[in-house]
Amino acid sequence: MIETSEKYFAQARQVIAGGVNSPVRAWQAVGGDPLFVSEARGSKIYDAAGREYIDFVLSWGPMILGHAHPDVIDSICRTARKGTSFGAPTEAETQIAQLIGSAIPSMELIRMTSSGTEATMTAIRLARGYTGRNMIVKFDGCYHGHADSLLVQAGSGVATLGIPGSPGVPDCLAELTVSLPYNDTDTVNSAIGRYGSQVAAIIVEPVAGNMGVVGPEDGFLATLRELTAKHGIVLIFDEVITGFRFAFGGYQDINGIKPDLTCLGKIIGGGLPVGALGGKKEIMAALAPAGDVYQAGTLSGNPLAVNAGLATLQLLQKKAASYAQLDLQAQHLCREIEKLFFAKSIPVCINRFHSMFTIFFQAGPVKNYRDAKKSDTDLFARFFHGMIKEGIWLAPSQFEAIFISFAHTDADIARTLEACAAALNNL
Ligand code: KE4
Repeated sequence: MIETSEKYFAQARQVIAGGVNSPVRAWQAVGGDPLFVSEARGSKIYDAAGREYIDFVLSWGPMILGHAHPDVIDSICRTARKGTSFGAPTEAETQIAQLIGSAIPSMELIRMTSSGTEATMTAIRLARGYTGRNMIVKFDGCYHGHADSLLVQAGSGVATLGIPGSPGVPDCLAELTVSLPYNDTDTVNSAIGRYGSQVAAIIVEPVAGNMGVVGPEDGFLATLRELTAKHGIVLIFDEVITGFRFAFGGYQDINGIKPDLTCLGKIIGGGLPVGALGGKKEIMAALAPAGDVYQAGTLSGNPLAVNAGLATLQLLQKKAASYAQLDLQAQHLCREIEKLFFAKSIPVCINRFHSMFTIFFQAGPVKNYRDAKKSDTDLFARFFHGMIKEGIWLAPSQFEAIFISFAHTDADIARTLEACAAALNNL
């Protein structure tokens, strides 16, 4: 089982940078060689040797219906037989834009892209073009894809100019981004007081999933909304993870705070390459070809991704009332996991938001990235491998989210709890 993946990884490293096409898949945060996958169906995923696991990564969020949902696969197959890409508009793109706009009314106009990164990269360029300003405000621990201006970490002092989060990001560009502590309204107030008239956009994950799951404290998002409205700053909600994850719409449709622009990805593509940005008409109208802010993409709005996304969203629309069931399943799982860790006197802080959660290996609370980084990542790594051994596939990093799908059964949850007990006994 493991040998097969080891062999595949050794071969991959000969021809693929780092052996993977996205860094987190290399399991560097947990050690050991990554498992290669052969297929997945429903809540299950199978490694290269055919061993079955209950999957809680769900391709980092998209597979909320479970893997290989027959209606989604049928839609992809029917579409593929009519051709896979035309580089010309199709009616289906209008249909998915209409459906997304009906679910998330703040997205008055939409532009499809092929990834979440393209969506957020375009959103900040659009905000800069629309306002004529250059500065961006983001939050420590929030990840918005790998566009240069967003691969920036907090400067030496709070609310100081950003420093590159990666080699290759020029200092002069990083300095245009300020990264602030998440949930810290005082610091946001002072930063906007200091830079307000230079700031084009504040971009935020309304529920953070990339430092592990960290929800917004009361008043945090409302403060961002007030400050951006007051200073003519574009408020961007990065809902690449949260879009259609908690309800048939965005988190914004639950908490009532409407951004100026929203970025989506993952779920709206049903597992195919996708992203989207959308928002106020007067801002989106600045995008080429109607406006002058340039953005383009050979495969943007691609028939396969759009029809896989349409099939997914249409199924989710029918299940709109069932999201509560997903939440109850996640609530039960988290409550029982907490009991298992408590019985072993291992401190954990489980942050859950509807059907996504993170088990932080610390007593908590975890309200921002500084808190999250206090976690015992070595113990997390040992737990991760213990759960893999028990047939449970978790995200290979303490700072990611665990997702539940509509395909996860009560038996899957019960099996996961048995596995957790066994993994803790061997920790
Ligand atoms: P993509 O370019 O990966 O489609 O989307 C970037 C992105 C934007 N915004 C948020 C809130 C995101 O979470 C992401 C991507 N998420 C990561 C994992 N949390 C994708 C996994 C990976 O990088 O391999």
